[in-house]
Amino acid sequence: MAENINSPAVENTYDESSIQVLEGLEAVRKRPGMYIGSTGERGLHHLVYEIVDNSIDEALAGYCDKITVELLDDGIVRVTDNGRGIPVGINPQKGIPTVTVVFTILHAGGKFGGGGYKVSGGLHGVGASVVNALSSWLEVEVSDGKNVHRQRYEKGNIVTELEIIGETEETGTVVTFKPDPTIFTDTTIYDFEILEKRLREQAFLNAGIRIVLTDKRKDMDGRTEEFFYEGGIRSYVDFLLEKTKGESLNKEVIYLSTEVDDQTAEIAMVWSTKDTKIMSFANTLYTVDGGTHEQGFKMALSNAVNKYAFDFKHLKEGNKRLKGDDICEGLVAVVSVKLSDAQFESQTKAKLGNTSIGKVVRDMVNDQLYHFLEENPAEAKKIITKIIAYSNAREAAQAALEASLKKAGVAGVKARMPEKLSDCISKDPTKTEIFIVEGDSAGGSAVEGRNSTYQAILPLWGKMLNVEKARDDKVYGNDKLMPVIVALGTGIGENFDIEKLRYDKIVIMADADVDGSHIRTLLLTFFFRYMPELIETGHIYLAQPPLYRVSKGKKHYDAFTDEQKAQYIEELGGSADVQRYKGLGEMDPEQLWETTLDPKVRTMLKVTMADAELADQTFSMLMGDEVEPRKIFIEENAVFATDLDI
Ligand code: 1YM
Repeated sequence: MAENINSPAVENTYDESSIQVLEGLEAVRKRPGMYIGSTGERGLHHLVYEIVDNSIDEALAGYCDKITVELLDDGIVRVTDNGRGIPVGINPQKGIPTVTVVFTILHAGGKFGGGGYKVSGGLHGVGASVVNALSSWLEVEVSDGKNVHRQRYEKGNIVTELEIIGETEETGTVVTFKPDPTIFTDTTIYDFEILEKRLREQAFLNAGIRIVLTDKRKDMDGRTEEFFYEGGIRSYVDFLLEKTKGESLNKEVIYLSTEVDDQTAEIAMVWSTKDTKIMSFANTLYTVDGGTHEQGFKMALSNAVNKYAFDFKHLKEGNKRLKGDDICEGLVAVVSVKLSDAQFESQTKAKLGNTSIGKVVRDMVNDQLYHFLEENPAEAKKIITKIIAYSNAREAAQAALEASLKKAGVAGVKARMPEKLSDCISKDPTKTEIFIVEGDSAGGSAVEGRNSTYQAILPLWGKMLNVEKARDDKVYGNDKLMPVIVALGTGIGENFDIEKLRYDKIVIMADADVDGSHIRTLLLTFFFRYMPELIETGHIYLAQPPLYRVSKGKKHYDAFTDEQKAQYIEELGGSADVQRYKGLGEMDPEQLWETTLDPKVRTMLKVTMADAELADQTFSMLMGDEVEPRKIFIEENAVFATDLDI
C-alpha cells in the first residue's frame, strides 16, 4: 500500500531542487576529505558518528532515550532511535519532504528544521547528507506514530520517493547505509573497538542516554555492548581510574557544574595514585589539544588549591605557591563544556578557542572547588600533603639533573657533547639531522654512510630505561638517556627550551623487530613525557629501513612492506631475486645511505600529536604491569606514526 505523497505542484519544484541536490552532493563525492576529514578508517567510522549524532541531539532535546548501532554483513550499518522521527511533511522552502532535505541537501549544519542549536559534535557538523553522498545506498525509515515512511538513495541520489510502507504506533528513525567502497578505498570494514570507544564516550558525556552496539556480522556471535551511565562524566572518571588501576585519594568523585547563558560546563575529578589523565570535550568532541576550557580549568585549579592552602595554613606566609604541574600530578579529570558557537582553532577540532567559556570554567572552579575543600578538610589535607610531597621530589630531581648537566658541560657556552656522538659539521639547527641508532655496529655503518655535513649519529646500546615505571630522578640521572638530552641541547621538563634544539630532525633508527620496537617505544615514551614539544612541533621521526631488496639484472627496488615486495616481484617478472635485509647492523655503509639516510630516497614517518591519546595509552600499556597486552603489542610490532614524509 505504497502511497506517493507528492502532489503534482510539488513535483515541479522537486525537479529544480534535485538539480541543486546533485550539485551539492557531487561536491562531497569529489572531495570527501573536506567533509569527513579522511577517506581512511577514521572517515569510515565518522559516517556512523554523524548519523548517531542526530539521534543524540534528539535525546538531548528530551525525545529519545535509546540508540542502537548494528554492524551488518557487507559493511552495512544500521542506526535506530526512538525519537520523534525526522519530519516527513513537506518543507515549505524546498517543497519536498523535510527528511528528503535532510538527506539530500548539503547544509552548514542544523540550521533548518525545528530550530534550536545542535550540541553533539560531528567532526564538521554536516551530517546526514554527507553520509548519504558517500554511501553506495542509504535507506531511511521514519515512524511517526501512524505510518512507517521509507526512502532509498544511491550515492546520494533519490531512487524511491518517500513512501508509506506500513502502520505503526511507535515513533523513531532508522537509517541503514553501506559506505561506498569506491570512496573508502583503504577499508570498508568497521572496527568494533573503535566504535565502542566513541559510543561509550558519548554515553558518558550525555548522561542517561542508552546506546547499544551489536556486531551482527558473520562469525561475530552477535557481540553486544551497552552503554548507559546515569552518573555521566562522574562515571567516566571512575572508568578511567579503574582502567589505570589507580586508587582515588577522594572519597567520591568531585563534581562541579554550572550554566551561564547558553553555555554549560561540568567537571568531574579525583586525585589518583597512578597516572595523570585530563580529558576535555567541547560539545562532546574530544579536544586533544585542549583549549580555553582546559586552560581555564588548570588555571583556576591552581588558584583554588593555593588559596585554600594559604587560607587554612597548610602553607605559611612566605612559602612558595604550589605549582600547577605539581597540583595536576595524578589528577584524573573530565572537563566537558557545551556551547552554541564553538570555535575550534584547528581543522581537526582539536583545540577550543572560545574565550568566554574559559571564564565560565574559571569562575566555576574558583568558587566550587574552594568550597569543596572547605567542606571536606580531611580530604583537602590529604590532597595538599600529596602535592607538597610530589613537589619536593620533583625539585630534588630537578636539582640532580641540573647538577649532572653542569657536569656534562651543557650549562657552559660550549657544551661538551657526549663521547658517542658523531656530530655533523653544520651547526645550522634548521638543516641538521640527528639519527639515534640502535646498537654500536649499526652506529658504525651509519657514521660511515651518512652525509657528515648535516647528519649526526648517536648510537645507543643496551636496554633502555623503562620510563613509565621509573621515577623522575632516575630518568634524570640515567646514563642511557643523558647523551640524548645533552646532544639535543634543549634541556628537559620545566627547563626545556626548544630554541636551544641543535637539530631540525630527530630520527629514531631501529630495526623492524621486537628489540627495535621496544627501543622505539621507550624513546618515544621519553620524548612524550619529558619533551612533548618536540613531537608537537614535528621534530621527531622514525626511520624506515627497507625489509627486502628485489632485484633482477641491474634493476633493483627496496620494499618496505610485504605488499611492496609482491608488487616489485610482479613488475620485474617472477624470476626476480629477493634479499631480506637482516637488520641495520648488517647493512654496509653504502646500503644504509641508499636505503635509509639519503633524503632523496628514504622513507620516514613523522610522529604526530594527533595520535597522542593513543600513544599515551600504548605507552602505559607497554610499560605497565600487565604482561599479555604488552606481548601482543610487541609481537605485532606496531608504531604510532601516521604521516609519511618521503
Ligand atoms: C538514526 C538517525 O536522525 N533522528 C532524528 C533526527 C531528527 C529528529 C528526530 C527531529 C528533529 C527535530 C524535530 C528538530 C532531525 N530532524 C531534522 C530536521 N536518527 C535521526 N530524530 N523533529 C524531529 O530538530 O526540531 C534534522 S535531524 F531538520 F528535519 F528537523
